Amino acid sequence: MLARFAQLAPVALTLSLFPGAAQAGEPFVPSWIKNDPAAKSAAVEIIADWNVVARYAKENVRTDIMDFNGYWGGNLTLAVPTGWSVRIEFINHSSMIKHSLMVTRTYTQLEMPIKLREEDAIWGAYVDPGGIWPQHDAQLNFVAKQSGSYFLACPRENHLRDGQWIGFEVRDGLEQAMAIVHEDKFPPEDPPGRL
Ligand SMILES: [Cu+2]
Repeated sequence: MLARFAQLAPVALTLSLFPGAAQAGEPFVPSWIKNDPAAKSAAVEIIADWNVVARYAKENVRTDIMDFNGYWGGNLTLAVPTGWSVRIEFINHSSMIKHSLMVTRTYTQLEMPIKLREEDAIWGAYVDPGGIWPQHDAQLNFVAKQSGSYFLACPRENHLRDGQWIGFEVRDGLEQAMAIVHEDKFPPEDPPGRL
């Protein structure tokens, strides 16, 4: 599965920053992250239902998962340095379903609420929990104040439980924002997410 990243230069980083990295790919800066280290800021573009159409087009692929940039169920972690400003351009690429985005605590599958409310947002970071319409976009700006593990999740009813979330790590000592794909959480027949 690493062939998926063959053309991407790995970012130098000690993997010890990422517990469990043994089953994860190399941290990399995808096209949808733009770092500005001098300003301690990262611009991130997240598209809801980025490849749901591609997944529907294939057989033997679990097609009922809504995604962020083609990732879902924590099979990607977005990591940013502690204290950086994060500006997310959130685009709903669905043909018919409203989606939203919220920074939350982590949840086990059993802990996940049916839907997330404003008060579930860490640092008050969320887009309208009712969701934005298909083909619309919204901006989410926040400072990653506190190191730790979080989720970026869709607050709409059943979307978190159905897997519309990715990991979000705020880490001391990181030089820039980057992503880590967790291949062990990817069904082998599933098309890759956005690089
Ligand atoms: Cu959603």
